[in-house]
Amino acid sequence: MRTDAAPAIRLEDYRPADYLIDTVELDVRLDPARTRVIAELGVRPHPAGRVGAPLALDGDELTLVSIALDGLALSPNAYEASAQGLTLISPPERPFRLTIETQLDPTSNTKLMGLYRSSGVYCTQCEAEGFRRITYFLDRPDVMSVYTTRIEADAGDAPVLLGNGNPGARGVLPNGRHFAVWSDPHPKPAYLFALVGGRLGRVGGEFTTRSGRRVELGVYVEPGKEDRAGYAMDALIRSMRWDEETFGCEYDLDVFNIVAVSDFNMGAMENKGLNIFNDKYVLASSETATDADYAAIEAIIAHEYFHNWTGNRITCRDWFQLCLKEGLTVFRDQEFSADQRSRPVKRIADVRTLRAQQFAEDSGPLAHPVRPSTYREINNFYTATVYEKGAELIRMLKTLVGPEAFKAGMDLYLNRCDGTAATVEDFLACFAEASGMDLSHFSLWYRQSGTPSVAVRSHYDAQARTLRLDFAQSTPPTPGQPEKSPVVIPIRLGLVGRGGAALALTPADHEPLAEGLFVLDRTADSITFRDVPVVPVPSLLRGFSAPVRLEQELSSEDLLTLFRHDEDPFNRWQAAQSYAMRLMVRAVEAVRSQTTPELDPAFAQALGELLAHTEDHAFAAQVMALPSEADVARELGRDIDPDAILAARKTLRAHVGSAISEQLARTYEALASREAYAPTAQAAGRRALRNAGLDLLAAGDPERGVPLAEAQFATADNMTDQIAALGVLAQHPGPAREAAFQAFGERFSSDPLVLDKWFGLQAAIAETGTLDRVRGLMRHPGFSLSNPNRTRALIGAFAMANLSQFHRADGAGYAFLADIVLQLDGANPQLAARLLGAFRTWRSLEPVRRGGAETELRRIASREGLSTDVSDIVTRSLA
Ligand code: B3K
Ligand code: ZN
Repeated sequence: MRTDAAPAIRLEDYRPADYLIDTVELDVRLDPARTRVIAELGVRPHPAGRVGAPLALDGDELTLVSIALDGLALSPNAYEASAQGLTLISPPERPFRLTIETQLDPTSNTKLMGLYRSSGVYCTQCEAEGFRRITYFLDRPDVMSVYTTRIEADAGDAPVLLGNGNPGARGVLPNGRHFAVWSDPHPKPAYLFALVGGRLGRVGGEFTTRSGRRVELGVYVEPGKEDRAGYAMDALIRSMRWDEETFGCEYDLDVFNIVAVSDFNMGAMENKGLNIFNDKYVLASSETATDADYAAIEAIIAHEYFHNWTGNRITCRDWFQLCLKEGLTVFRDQEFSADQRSRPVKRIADVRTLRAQQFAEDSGPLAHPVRPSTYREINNFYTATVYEKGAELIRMLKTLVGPEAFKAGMDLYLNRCDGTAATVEDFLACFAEASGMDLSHFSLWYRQSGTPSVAVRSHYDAQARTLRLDFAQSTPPTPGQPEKSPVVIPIRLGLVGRGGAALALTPADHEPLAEGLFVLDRTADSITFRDVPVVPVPSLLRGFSAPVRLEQELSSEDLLTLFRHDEDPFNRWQAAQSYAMRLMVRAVEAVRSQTTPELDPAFAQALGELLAHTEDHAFAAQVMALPSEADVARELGRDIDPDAILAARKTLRAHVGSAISEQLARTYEALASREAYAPTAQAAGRRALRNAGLDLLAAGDPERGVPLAEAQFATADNMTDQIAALGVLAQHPGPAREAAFQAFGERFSSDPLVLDKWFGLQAAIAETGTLDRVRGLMRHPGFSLSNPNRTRALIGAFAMANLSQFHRADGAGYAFLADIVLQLDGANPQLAARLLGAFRTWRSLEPVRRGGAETELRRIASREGLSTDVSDIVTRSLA
């Protein structure tokens, strides 16, 4: 194992910088291989810094051309420069101007951090530490500066030149070059810097803020794809209005631009006034994008826009505070989508993601607190824990203080911390003040990792007509945290009578429970209700009021009562999932003991009833999507045999699908659309239910379902229905499937984002031939390991969405992924480290697979010269 790992950075070591940089004037002369950057920095000693300290600027793979202080070239013994940093040994103890010239090669920047070219377009990515790849700088979020950027480029190569802030002078230069100046009056950390230069098509729009500022909006895309940018523009305008109405947040510049690029390491980036997006989250048309794509575009456009206040105007003091902007902004985008679409369905979808991503992370070797206290590579902390669990903490905070105090706390935060680089403590102090509550115990959620379990037992006393609920919480140990303390868990609850009536909540010894909220803040606690006339079914954790695992003993009948009658839609869905999960676990046991699973007709019948009566199609579609293989693996927790899970799930789906095949076929018929495609929530819900039903029908009655899928594939007038049909066919081997894949691949051969869906579906086929198929697809002309979207679509889908094949018992899936990680690491370490995350659950596998995974992790770990990104993940995975 390597020992030369990057040093750990610790929250407790934080101290302010010794210098501040108030102004940055950049002159960027774009050139494919020799870009010149002249940075003029207005520097002054930090009042709280060490007097006379050296000025140590960060750098990463930089080439210094020249350096001057107050206009005079610095003598070589006044500084030390390397590719990784520049130190002024004894800078003046007064404000001064530092002029630094660097030279960059954007074309060979394959890490996609700093300044790079994507399909010929110059663009930047600076979060978290990319600005230091452009010029030497105090690249830390608590150093905030006012930026002016002059961008110069060949006018033919880059007719469009965009920067942060408002546009200023522009002009034509000799030799076919031109320039544009952008100035951003709002002080910002370097990670929010951006520029773009390229040949781009534009879709324009405008928005007038509530105080009357007219904002010019632009969405820039690859020329010829302008007709796919309309939905992004629409989502942007809705986001701007919603943020004013809901949080009182108004936009603060004269322009707001979004640029879509095709090579991007993540979803998008909230650079001030110039958001840069992965084109996957901008481009949409009915023929190329699915309903899920539209929903993701809406959510991500909103997310990045919302960062303008929660992230940009109020930024983070240091990277440990990442959740301060990310958790809060995810919460805000979730609320936006809930308001634009169906609130319960959005909640169900979010909880599905939370459990699939964050719970999985929290129970394995990469578990970390929402606010980590140490890191080696910050890029590895843009995780489901920081984002999704971070958002859950905000949701719990709102539940605990109540909506009014939450609003007052947000107003206070947005006012008080505006223009600052803040901490989680600053944030919580606003809510403590607004609510009058002591939030110190609540703040443990930020420091303690792991998913708490809440076990509940209910005791009904028929004579006394009382119901006592005993709660006990515990959190399993996680890396670095062997001992856990109880956290504050808001539990929304209700009691449901056997016939479905909601029963009154009259606590015997507590104050009445406001809004049915019980707060469990110690290891064990109880609550007793009086005047309970019948044995009720407790409906607990309504709306998933806390990110915990609930262990509640409910009979199948109890689950059906909740499924049919609970007034809380989340718990109606949860009851169906719990029921299905119970059947799946039993089926896995049967597979492993080579017995026949007992099939339970009541569950299928309940689904059939739902189909016959539901008006909420999107909700019903969520119910029909039974727990995934990964969900079952998580439920089992250890000794996981993915083949047994696959077999069990197939059996169960076949059983349910065949038991209700009549209703499924009727639903399929009834929900056929006679209208033109529209990406509305309602129409999407219809399609979702129709396609979920088709999938189940094909599982239960292939002779009926598969031909329907073939017909739908051939005639669909929109990508949602077409890809859904192909997804059904993908599970049924044979010539029809291969013909469909062939036709689709040919039809969309020049549309990379659509081809990604095609790669992904094939990579997810749960058959032994899939690894070879994936290898073959890597040679497809549309595939390229240097494009993150392609790599995630094919390799990522194989490793993360194909439980049985990635975890093949012979270890071939692991060896394949390890080879790719090693191959990618030099070119794009962030992408390599992300893929490596597929091993995060390796310790919970059965022994043979566990051994196979460990062998490959050790092989990666032993490689010389690994990036910090990959070595950090592999070291923690093996620890
Ligand atoms: N803030 C960016 C993520 C940056 C990731 C850097 N490795 C996108 C977002 O969360 O809005
Ligand atoms: Zn974000």
